[in-house]
Formats: sequence, C-alpha cells, structure tokens
Amino acid sequence: MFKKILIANRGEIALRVICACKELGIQTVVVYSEADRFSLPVRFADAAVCIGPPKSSESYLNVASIISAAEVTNAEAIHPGYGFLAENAAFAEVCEASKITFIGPRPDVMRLMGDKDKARKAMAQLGLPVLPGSDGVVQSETEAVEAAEKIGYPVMVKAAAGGGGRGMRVVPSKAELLPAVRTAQNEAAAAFGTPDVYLEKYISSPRHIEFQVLADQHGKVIHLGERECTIQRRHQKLLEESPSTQFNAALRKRMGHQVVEALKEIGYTNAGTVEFLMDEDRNLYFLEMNTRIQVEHPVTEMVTGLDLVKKQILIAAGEPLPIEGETVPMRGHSIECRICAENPETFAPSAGKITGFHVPGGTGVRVDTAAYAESIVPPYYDSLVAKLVVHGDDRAEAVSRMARALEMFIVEGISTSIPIHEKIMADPDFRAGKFDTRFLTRFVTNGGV
Ligand code: MV4
Repeated sequence: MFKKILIANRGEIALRVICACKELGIQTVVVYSEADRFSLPVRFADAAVCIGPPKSSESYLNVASIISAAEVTNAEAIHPGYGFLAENAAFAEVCEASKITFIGPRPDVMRLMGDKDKARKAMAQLGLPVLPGSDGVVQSETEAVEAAEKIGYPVMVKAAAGGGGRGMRVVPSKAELLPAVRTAQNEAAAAFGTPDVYLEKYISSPRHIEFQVLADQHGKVIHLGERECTIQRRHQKLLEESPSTQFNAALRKRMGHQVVEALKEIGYTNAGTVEFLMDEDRNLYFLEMNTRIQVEHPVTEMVTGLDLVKKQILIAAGEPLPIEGETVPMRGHSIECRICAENPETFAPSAGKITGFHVPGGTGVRVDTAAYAESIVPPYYDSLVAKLVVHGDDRAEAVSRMARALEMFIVEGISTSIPIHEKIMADPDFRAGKFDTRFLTRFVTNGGV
C-alpha cells in the first residue's frame, strides 16, 4: 500500500480524496494555487505545496510543478480527481516515467477513450451497441455526404477529440451538412487542436445513462449499476440519480454484463464510466467512456455502500477487488444535486465570499463540499460549491428527502442553483420520472440545450 499520495486537484474532490486516504492510513500532499491558500484541502492534508498563480494553466495543469511537488515530498502516487489532468494520457505517461503511480487506467487505454471515434469503433467491435455512424473520421466532403445518406437524416457531427458536448452539430438535412461539417471542424481545431469529426445518427430527445465500473489489475471487472444523468443544461449536469427509473434488474444485468465483457477485453483498470444514450424505445447506444472518477460518483456509493475513491487507491496499489461475480447488491435510491455558484437569471458563475453557510444533515443526507462560512469562491475554476446527496428506501423518499435538505441548505453572500433544484423536486413530471434532455427548457428561458 502507498504511504503517501499527492492530490492534483482542488475543492470538494481534493477533500474527498483526503477523506479516503485518512481512512486508509495514507499520508496526503495537496498542491494548490495562490487562490486556494485558505482552502480546506490545504488545511486537512498532511502537507501542501503551492504550485503557482490562480490560472489553471499555470497551476493545476502545470505538469512540471506537480511532478516536482510529488518528488520533493516523496509521494508514491498521484490522484488526479476529475477535470484538470484526470484524462490526460500524456500526464499519466510522465507519472509513469517518473516512477509515480497514476491513480487511473493505463495511458494507452486513456488515449483510446479520449479519441471518441476510435473508442466508439473499439466498443462496437467488442459487442456494445452503437448508433449508425460514419466509418471513423470523415476524410472528405464526398465521404461525409455518402455517410450521412447511409445513416439517414438527421445526423450529428461530432469532434473526435470532443466529448461533453463540445464541437457537436445537429444536421437536419443534406443542405446543412457541409456547412455543419466545416463549422464543427473549425471549432474542433480551435478547441482541441485537431479538426477530425465523425457522423452519427441523431437522437432527438434521449436520456443520458451511464454505467459505473471498477476493474482491478488482475482481470477482474465489475459494474455498479447505472446513473441517470439526463437533467443537464448546456452539457452541464444539474442532478444525477441511481438507479434510473427506466431500468429494471434484467436490463441492468444485460447491459452491465456487456460493459464488463468489453472492458475485460480492453484491459481496462481502475474506476471508469461508460456513457450511453437511451432512445424513446429504451434502446441504449454507447456514446463515450470517461476514464476518471466522476463528480456524480456519490450516488453510486450511496446505493452500493462502496467507497469508490478507496477502491481506486486499492486497485492502483495492486490489490484484487474482493468481490464475487459481476456486480454488488444495490439498495434504495440516491439523488445528487450539484449546488453551483451562479446567477439565477444568466447562469453566469457567481464568484465571491460566502458570508453564511449551513449544510443540512440527518438520515440519508450527505454533503460533499470544500466551502465554509467566510470562504471565497474564486472566479478561476468551475462553479461547483457543494454536492448535496441523499439516499432513501425508494425514489419517492429520496425526492422528498432532497426537497427538505435543499430547504435547509443556507448559502449566503453568493447566489446558487438551490432554487432551480427546489423547482425540479416539486415538478410533477420529475416526480413521475418523466423527462428527457429537454426537460430544463421549461424552467428557464435561456437554459435548455
Ligand atoms: C448525441 C445526441 C443525440 N444524438 N448523440 C451531449 C453530450 C455528449 N456526451 C453527447 N451528447 C449528445 N450526443 C447523438 N447521436 C444528443 C446529445 C445531447 C445530450 C445527451 C445527453 C444529455 C444531454 C444532452 C443535451 C444535448 C445533446
């Protein structure tokens, strides 16, 4: 087991990793930017190293500074959290070359999954269902036209290096195809440094469902069921839940088995998430795979009782997963609301000082946050202030528990997304489990997708 781990992240996830390390008896080092000097991760870690100015590019994305911090503190492993360097294969390679364990999958597997059209091809070959699409990246205008014809309109143009909704275009008919391809290529080149795009059949009001997996270094792969992440605004998830109202035990077992088999073939290790789109007939199609711990991992922890961050660390240290079969029992229902610092009208991030702060508690309530009264939400990073997570015996109990917990959550000094979450909890369609990716458009004039 590791004696000391460096955490290359900030905010609630840095604190989350510190919690796991403390319980495992592992020493922690956090790196921090000048904007995070008075943060809770800095306070609770055994050691903290300032790695640069507030801008991420000069601190949390600064590979050289992070590696030297690990070297001077004798950290044996690095936990990247989510965002920043978490899915950067080159960073994982630098760790390897520096004899530091990167807590995540191997760099080659990260690189494959980072290339969305290659990942799609690989997963299709391994038996996962995918939407009809082009055969890899489209190389010419003729190829794009022919592929779209074969798929049938509407189609979607997607950046190979994209993900999370960036560099995507919906194309209703042939007239719009080539302009959309060119725009997407330009966007992709600007955003990711490569213009590669591919085409896929467009599903108009899908649900977003993802499977959580864990894989050890001895060939054991398990799944921990699905999360429903359909309620999003501009590709930012607002809330997630597990299980999905659209799943039953048979569908979970069938899809979970397919996911487990595919990841065994790929040689996947550590925690990961396999994303699917679900159409109106409940068909599932592989979209992409995330090779990190995700923001919404707590809902899976609540229904499985497993500590996913501890599992990540144990797996990286070479421990076998002590689990029989392909999955674990799941109990009850969990929902997570992402409480963000944002202007309720414009949704622009609302940085500033939190003057009053009270977190709800009681049965079945968990709050993951690095905020406290008098703390400052810096303007440089994402606007997540807290994750409010509840567990109940069933979905109805989880919804009412979330509603009362939101009511008892006090954040003063900045505005947050708490009011929109309260509206969602009170919504009859949400309560009935009736929603798709356009759900939010009716709450907000400029939200939607
Ligand atoms: C799609 C799609 C429709 N058809 N792909 C958005 C995030 C990225 N991971 C994939 N996304 C989508 N891919 C096809 N072929 C619609 C979306 C999409 C979406 C998906 C899940 C949740 C919210 C969404 C909002 C807009 C678009």
